[in-house]
Amino acid sequence: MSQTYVKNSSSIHIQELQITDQFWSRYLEIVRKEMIPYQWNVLNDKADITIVKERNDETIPSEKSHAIENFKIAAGLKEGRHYGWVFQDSDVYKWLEAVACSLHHTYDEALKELADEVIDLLELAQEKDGYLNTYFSIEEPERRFKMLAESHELYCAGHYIEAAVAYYETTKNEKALRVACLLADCIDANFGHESGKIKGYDGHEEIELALAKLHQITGERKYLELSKFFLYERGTDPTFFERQRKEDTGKRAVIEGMSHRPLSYYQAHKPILDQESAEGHAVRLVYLCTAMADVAYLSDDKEMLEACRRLWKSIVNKRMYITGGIGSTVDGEAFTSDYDLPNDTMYCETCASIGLIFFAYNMLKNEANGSYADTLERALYNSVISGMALDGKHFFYVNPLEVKPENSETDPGKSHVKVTRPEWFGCACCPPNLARLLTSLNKYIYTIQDDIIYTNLYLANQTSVIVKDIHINLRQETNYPWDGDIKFHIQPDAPATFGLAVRIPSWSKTFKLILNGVEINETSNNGFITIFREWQCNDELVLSLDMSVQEWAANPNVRADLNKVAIQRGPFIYCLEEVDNGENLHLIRIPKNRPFSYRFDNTLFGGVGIIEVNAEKRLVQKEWDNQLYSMDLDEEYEDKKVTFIPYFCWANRSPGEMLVWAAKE
Ligand code: FUB
Ligand code: ZN
Repeated sequence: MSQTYVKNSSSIHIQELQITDQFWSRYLEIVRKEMIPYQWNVLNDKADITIVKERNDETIPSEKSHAIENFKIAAGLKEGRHYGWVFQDSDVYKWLEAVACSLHHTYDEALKELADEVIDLLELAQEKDGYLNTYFSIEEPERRFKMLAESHELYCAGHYIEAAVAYYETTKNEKALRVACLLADCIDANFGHESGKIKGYDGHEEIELALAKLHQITGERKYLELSKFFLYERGTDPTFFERQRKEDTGKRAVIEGMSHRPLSYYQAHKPILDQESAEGHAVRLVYLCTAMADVAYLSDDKEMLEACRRLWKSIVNKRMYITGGIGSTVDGEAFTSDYDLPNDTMYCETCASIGLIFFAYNMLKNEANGSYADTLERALYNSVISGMALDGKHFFYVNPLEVKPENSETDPGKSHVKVTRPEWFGCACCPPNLARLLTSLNKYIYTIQDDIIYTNLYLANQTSVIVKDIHINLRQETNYPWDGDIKFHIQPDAPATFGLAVRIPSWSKTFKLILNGVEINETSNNGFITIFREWQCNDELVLSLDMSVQEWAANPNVRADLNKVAIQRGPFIYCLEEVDNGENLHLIRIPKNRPFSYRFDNTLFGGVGIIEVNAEKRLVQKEWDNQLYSMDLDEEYEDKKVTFIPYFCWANRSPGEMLVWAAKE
């Protein structure tokens, strides 16, 4: 059960929401029963696992997590040194947020007690002035806030604040919130325009979005102002990081190999209102945009909103993979240039797609636009959940659209492109991020604008809505994402007037809407159809979406995808795997006008829809043996029936090739 985020006194409030959906309940159970306990063991170094470097790089720590141990040392309960990334604390905070959100769905006293103990530990590790960061408290207290380009101090603080807000929402644990406010007050005391304060910001955005949340829960204006300070300060002084580096007295870098990064890596190359395109580290960019969109919403900042729209368009119109993955290069885990979307060297970090969901959702709070909800759904059903195996104990950091195992093994430029999901990473940002995203899914289903409830996501759920003091039960009944029929049950205690808006996804070529048995003809506006009326007890609205299999082409400027198609059904992008189709997937070609057949396979991955088509495979004749090039341009093909599976399920069987974009005749 949870509350939906509402800015002010709209006459509509969503009170509570319970997910009853088959597809997503399974994930919620995986997180609760497997991921949360497993991750707790990992954070305590008690899991018997192999921790993998996210890419070949000697400087990456990968022996153990040590995250809880770091807190025990900082709290004075143990002796020892800090181990792990400088931002290792954030793994614990994301885990804590996942626990908070999971308790919303299923209350678990033992889990709550464990989380309470973690908060006690964090309180002990917190310094008297509110500062909280195990690396700097243990190793380099004199360097506090002095190397912000690399230090991640405010990034970690932001993750704690987010966790505390979520935990307070669920449990009303005052201590969690008190620690968060003390931490935010410490930051407030150290940063700002006033003389003696630091006029700067963290190299990794996160604090900005967290302060906006803290403002929401506490009602304290100063946290919103501090968030705005960080946002508007960013990029105004191109010498800030450089000056800090020059003045730094530390003997070694806080993070090796970061000093050469351009300011655009941190989105600090220009003031945020002047940034026209999505640049730099992808997670940083979407966390920045998430904060900008929330602050724009909370303070009716039109210029900020316009800047968000520009960055949104840059991402989704020119720099995003069809799976909702973002970040085209491993170098800086970053965006590159428009239409540069290589499928086999890309980054597409799981966290980046999660951040894209945060950004999309905060944009939806500002304005109902199908592009935000479509993208939210695209990322969720594809690049996000592909980040985990269905056992909840194996994860992808990067989510490729094409792999050939041999290339990942032999090409150092592809060392980040794993062909199976490792148990954990030296940099473990993604696994707990997945846990908190999945458990907070309830927040993304609806948004409210004036007197209209917008449905962003289709999944079986029931919620309770208050419209002008009238209580209404609102229920979605559906077998989405496999079926396109969604039945809304609207049950007010007394007739109530409001709008219910349903999203028409861009992939649904046609649709049908039936209200109480009568078809209604409405056209969609910005991706939504709004039915504004006086709703009566037991009203029923049925939306039927077009679930036929679709072939998608990419903009011709995307060189990697020219003359190729991606297959989609409903929200899922599909892919070919070697285990179903044999090796050399690049030789498969989808002929024109071939019908695709869809069937639900109960035996695969606990039940998924698969797509088959009579395709062709290019023959590689004997003449090609020992010959790399030829002037003979003739091509021969043989018939080949191929099977596509939803992209999110790839790499759950034997390791092998995978391909999203298939050649098209
Ligand atoms: O820097 C903190 C996190 O680690 C980033 O968000 C991820 O991309 C990973 O680099
Ligand atoms: Zn990550």
